[in-house]
Amino acid sequence: MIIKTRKEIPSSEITPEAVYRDRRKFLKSSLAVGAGGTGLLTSALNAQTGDALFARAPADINLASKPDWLVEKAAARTEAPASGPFNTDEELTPFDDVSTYNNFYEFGTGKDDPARNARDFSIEPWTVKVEGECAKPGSYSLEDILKPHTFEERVFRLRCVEAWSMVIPWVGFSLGDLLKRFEPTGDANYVQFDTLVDSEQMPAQRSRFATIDWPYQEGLRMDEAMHPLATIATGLYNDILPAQNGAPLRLVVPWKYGFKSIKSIVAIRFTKTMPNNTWRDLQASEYGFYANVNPQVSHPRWSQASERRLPTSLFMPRRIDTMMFNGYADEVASLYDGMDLRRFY
Ligand SMILES: Nc1nc2c(c(=O)[nH]1)N[C@H]1C(S)=C(S)[C@@H](COP(=O)(O)O)O[C@H]1N2
Ligand SMILES: [Mo]
Repeated sequence: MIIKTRKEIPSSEITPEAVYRDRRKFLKSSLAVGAGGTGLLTSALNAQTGDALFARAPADINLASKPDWLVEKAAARTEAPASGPFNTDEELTPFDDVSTYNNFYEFGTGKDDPARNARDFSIEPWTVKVEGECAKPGSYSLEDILKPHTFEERVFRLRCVEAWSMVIPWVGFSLGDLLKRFEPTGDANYVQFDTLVDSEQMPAQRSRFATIDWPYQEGLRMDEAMHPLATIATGLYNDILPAQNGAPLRLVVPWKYGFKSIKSIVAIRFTKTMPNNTWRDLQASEYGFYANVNPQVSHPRWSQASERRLPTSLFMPRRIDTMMFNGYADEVASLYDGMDLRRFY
């Protein structure tokens, strides 16, 4: 095998995670120098690698077009503290797996359908409607929604209810910081989210065989939504979100099964009573509202005690134990004090 030096690799072959690793190394080395010396070193390194770091073709991430301001915001992200729940030393799932093994039923039910069918997905323009129990309802542009927030890199485990998992470096910020801006009233006990309905762009929404009653919906109790770990993700690895991962903004609730992490959000609704969520609507005996990751409570058709950590193969099954609240128990267990988690699954 010929090992190419960096110079010989055409930029189209530089994978997002190679670029990502370079940036991490770069950030670490510039930090290590200490306050006095960073300026010089930073500019020297920037001159060397800066252009290659963030330049990627739109096709790489499956979108019709990418808003420049959003790309810049993703590139300018800060890093979450290395220790604590916003980071992990676990090996990252490669970009190729994160962006080709997806659940996004609007684009088809096969794991590779979203990457294929979302290729020309358009996020310009994008509007989010804010409704219900709050002082500032209205129609907000994507810029209105995202501009005031500083983006941070947060590395979380994502555990699907189907018993596979990934480790993903997201770009985003705490959902609670967004929700506060709409001034929820005292009657806002829950918040619900809708995904886009657009059958022109989302082929499964025009299928006669679709079982889901679109839009895909999810919800959280207000105290869950205000927990700092509940994240609005706007990107992953070095860039904005690929369409198949829920561009331009999606939820990431790391202590809950993946189906709670609703993609491509167009509505946020504050409600008094527990709102609908799609998988509970489809099969309430198997999927609940809370959907906290819990190795002790089996799905009616399979155990939740362990999971496949992607990427896996016949020779590398990578089966690991599932952790209570997906490993975030120290942070979130108190939200459920006194609740019977077998009953409220
Ligand atoms: N709108 C919408 N959001 C969705 C889904 C979906 O089908 N439609 N699938 C969910 C499920 S089951 C999982 S596991 C995660 C997968 O996220 P990923 O493809 O970015 O890994 O998205 C969740 N969000
Ligand atoms: Mo899932």
